[in-house]
Amino acid sequence: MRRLDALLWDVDGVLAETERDGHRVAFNQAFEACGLPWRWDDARYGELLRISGGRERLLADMATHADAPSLARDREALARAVHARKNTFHAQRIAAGAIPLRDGVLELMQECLARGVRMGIASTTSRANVDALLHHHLGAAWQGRFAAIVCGEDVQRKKPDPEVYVQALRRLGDGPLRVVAIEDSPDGVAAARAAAVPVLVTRSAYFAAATMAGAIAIGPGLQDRDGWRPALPRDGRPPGRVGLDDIAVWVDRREAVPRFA
Ligand code: XBP
Repeated sequence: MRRLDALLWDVDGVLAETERDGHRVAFNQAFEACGLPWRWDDARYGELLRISGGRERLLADMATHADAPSLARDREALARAVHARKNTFHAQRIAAGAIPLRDGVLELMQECLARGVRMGIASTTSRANVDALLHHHLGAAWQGRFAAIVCGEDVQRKKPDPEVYVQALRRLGDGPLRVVAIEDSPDGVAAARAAAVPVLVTRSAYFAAATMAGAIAIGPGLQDRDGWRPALPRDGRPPGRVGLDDIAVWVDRREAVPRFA
């Protein structure tokens, strides 16, 4: 088994359940603060997550509201204002401890650091949201732990476009890299694959049953080696979290087995 050179993290849904515990709630707080009658329940937010980018999501929803501004220019301005408020509320929720990291995330990050596997962030969420989450959980020097950080402001096109991954690979440097991504959404999987990055999926709240065409492995989360497809060998080991050696096994196998949907 060859070791990995780098691991690229998606943020929303992978590092934490930020969509469920953060963004949706914060959008509703922002609607209220802006005097707007709109509210998104879980079902509606789940539908809207097909659109990458919080501001873009809001604009798409506005198109369904008769009480939204009629001029595109005014809608854009309102979306910018509400989105900025949303990000502030989201950061406040993180600072208040409302959004824990998912189980197994910190342990895998620590293993990467201990074993010299470089890490990157490949997210099309706003940089402020990534900063708020990782500052809270990893400390003020969090950026020093990542060799590449690519966020929504850095790209022209959000996922499923591969740009975020192409940029992350570029920042990791020249030469062939044995790299893997961790995603939770169909758009994220599509983006990684289009950049030729093998991708595994940790299921998240909003994409629990979504089809993930082309992932090299799909499972419930990093905290548990059980419940993954392809299954991980037990090798007489007690149950435990998914580690770098497990991920390397999936990367090795990817040419040998059909990809999972
Ligand atoms: C996640 C997104 C983001 C977040 C909200 O992208 O689509 O829009 O839902 O963040 P990724 P913003 O899958 O790359 O993590 O409001 O900052 O867009």
